[in-house]
Amino acid sequence: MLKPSVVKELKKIVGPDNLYTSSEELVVYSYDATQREALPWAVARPASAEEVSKILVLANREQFPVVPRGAGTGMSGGSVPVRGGLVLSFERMNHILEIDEDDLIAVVEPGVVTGDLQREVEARGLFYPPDPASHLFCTMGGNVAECAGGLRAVKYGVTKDYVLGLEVVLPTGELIRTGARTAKSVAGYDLTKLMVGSEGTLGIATAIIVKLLPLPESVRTLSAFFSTVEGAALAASSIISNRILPRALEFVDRGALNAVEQYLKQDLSGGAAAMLLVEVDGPPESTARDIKRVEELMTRAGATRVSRAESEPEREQIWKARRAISPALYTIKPKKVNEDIVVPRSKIPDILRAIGGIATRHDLLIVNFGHAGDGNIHVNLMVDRRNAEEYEKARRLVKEIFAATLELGGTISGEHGVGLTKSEYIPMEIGPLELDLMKRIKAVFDPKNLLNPGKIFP
Ligand code: 2HG
Ligand code: ZN
Repeated sequence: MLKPSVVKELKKIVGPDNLYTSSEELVVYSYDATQREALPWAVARPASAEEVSKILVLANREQFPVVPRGAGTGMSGGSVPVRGGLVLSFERMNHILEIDEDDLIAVVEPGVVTGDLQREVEARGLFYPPDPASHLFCTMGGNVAECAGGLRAVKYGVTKDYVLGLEVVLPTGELIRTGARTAKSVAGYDLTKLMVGSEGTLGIATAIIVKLLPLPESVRTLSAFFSTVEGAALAASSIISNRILPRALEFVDRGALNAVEQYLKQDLSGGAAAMLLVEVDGPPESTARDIKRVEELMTRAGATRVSRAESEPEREQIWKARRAISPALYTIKPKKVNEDIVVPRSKIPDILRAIGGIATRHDLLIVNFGHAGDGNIHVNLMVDRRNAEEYEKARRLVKEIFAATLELGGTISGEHGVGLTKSEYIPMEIGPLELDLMKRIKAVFDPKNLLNPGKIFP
């Protein structure tokens, strides 16, 4: 609990209207997309880096935990205040500070919704490629904290590939600036890269400088349907091995199709076992050639149907359906234990086979979809938490799936982060020396362990 005198000081920093303490208000900030919950002691909505800094100075003096939060769309519990304390919500720091069309950069506050930045830059013929499925809700601060990936990572990379520099409030309250506004900088250690993906454990980004690209001139999209998962997985590999780099290459299995078709009340697949979504971009002559080649490759790989999006509304409809998979899965079961494993692209057929075997052997519904082009599969173990046996089984199977992933040379998290949900498994991938080094880095930044405590490390 926060002492009344601390609440008073916090109110002075952010203004009385921006400090919440009633249980109705606290509940709103107690969970994220993992459905894990813990009530904070209070919620502050700062409006500037200076206010964030003052709050951290106070937290140091009074020793209370601080948990930064964007839109709460995280999938590993990073913004859940498991040790209580103060949630810092960035909903008021939601301004695009600058779009520089000559230097191709944008500077944003952490509460800017990613989709809003995309829209603003696209209106100027520019492009911010990182594209998490939740782009209409998630915020840039959360994207930086988790190093969000998304649908276009196969060609354009992930958040860390676009962050040039940061303004960060350290857990001590000190304000630092990392990186530069330039295309290159090798002056000193790369603190920007260290911060991106540190899951709110090292500092709080209060301004973010990102790199922009020219908006691709044209985009072409197709969906291809397969009668086996294996067929779809092999077809996905054939695109890359034929030297085509699409900007999106997504895989969706039957379970995920069922869920989304029910959710949107729309038949997308005609009962196919799996679907691939492929999108290419570039000058019109190159996208026309590439989409034709992809179409041929899909047919050659045994697609039962290949369908091109012929108009922008048709294209939007395809992506709307893809982005709706995650929420749609809740129509099958009340809880999904969802993972974001990555294997080398060529090993996708192997990992899907291994997961299929685990699901059959243990009689549990496992739905798979995701960014096939990145080797990143969202493995969703569908459970009802009220059935303790089923939930326990799912947790055991996660371990088996991680073991199979690591065996194939993969990683247990490609884009959702470790947070609370994967911290117990992190030693499966990261050795004791490396883990100890990470803990020591955390201790240098945050000697009193105030910032996002209880996350990442087992
Ligand atoms: C996506 O790609 C998200 O849609 C969510 O990363 C994945 O719910 C999931 O498993
Ligand atoms: Zn994803």
